[in-house]
Amino acid sequence: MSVTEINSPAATTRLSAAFRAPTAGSPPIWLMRQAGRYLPEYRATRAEAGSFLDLCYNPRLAVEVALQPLRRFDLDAAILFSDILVIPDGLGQPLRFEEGVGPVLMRLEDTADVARLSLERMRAHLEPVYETVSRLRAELPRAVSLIGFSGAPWTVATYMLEGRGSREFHLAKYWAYARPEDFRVLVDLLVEATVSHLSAQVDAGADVLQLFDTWAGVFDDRGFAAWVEDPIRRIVARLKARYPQVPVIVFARGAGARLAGLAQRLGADGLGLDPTVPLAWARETVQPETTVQGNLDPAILRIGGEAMERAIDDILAAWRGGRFIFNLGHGILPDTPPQHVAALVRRVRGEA
Ligand code: 1CP
Repeated sequence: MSVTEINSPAATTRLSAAFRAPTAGSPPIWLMRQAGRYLPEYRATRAEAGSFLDLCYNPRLAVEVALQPLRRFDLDAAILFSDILVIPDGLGQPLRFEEGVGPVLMRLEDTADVARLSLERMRAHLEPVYETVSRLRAELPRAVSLIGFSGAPWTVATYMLEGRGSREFHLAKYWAYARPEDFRVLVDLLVEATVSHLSAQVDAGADVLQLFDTWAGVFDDRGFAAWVEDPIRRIVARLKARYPQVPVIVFARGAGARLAGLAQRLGADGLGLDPTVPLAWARETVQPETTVQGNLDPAILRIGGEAMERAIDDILAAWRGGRFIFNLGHGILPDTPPQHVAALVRRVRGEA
């Protein structure tokens, strides 16, 4: 082991070990959206901050909410408390979160709107986020990983082009299929922004990275190759050149059969699997190639009880013995009882 490996927290965590070799015994566990509204203490801190974005840009309070789930549950990682949409906000496309609606942005209409965005502005605007990462790293025990993250270009672009969350993605798909030259200008900017954002998080102390491509599942072959795989592959290559020791997990929700061979095509160290991915297929096809992460249905976590125990045991039985990180297949739902999360962690640890 080299000196840099010994000094890096990544060398010492259960989570980082899962990228190198099959985990003996129970797998490491963390949960997407493990900080958030299902915790009463989150709601209190959020009220103190004012708005959700004020919380994201307040290092003291963002550190607090990121640590809250670790005080309650025996988790192997903290994840930076932020949002994928701080990138457009930082680039100069103002963002607000409306109660009951979600994110709202002034949507981009042409490449002149793209040209007004600025990477320099983003780097300065996101300083509080990097401050949050370094304070978090200082607070966390060395055995606990700190996950930095970013949205992948396609998913972030959908919000920038639609102006809000979407179901059909008519505008974003129009850019992708009918205006590919214009769309490439935006995606290229987002590749640069993502590399910059993730690099700054590693420099501040993040030891594992995850890219969220929540809306990756809406494309045909050509669209998926051009607007999901190509930008992510470029981002991962740039990160690997600078930080070869930092594992990168890609969560391409809805990728389905395209998960086969995907880790190699992207250069990724792990793939997040959504709840619809068949366990046996993933064991035979995906797990030999990479670390699998997932994939309990958040709706089943919310239900709890025997249905949850069965679903957890199915995942453990299928993936134990290979490279494996236990997680949900998507983020925790806001009305999830915290005691269900406690029961989940105990069961994965083999304690219940
Ligand atoms: O307090 C509140 O009311 C805000 C709710 C909230 C929270 C807690 C939002 C608004 N974002 C977050 C935090 C967040 N978002 C984290 C960090 C915390 C953690 O994991 O513990 C992360 C990693 C995200 C990532 C994120 N934001 C994604 C990708 C992952 C996913 O769940 O699919 C996406 C798509 C967003 C956009 C977003 N932010 C918030 C909302 C309501 C949405 C979704 C809007 C939509 O459905 O289109």
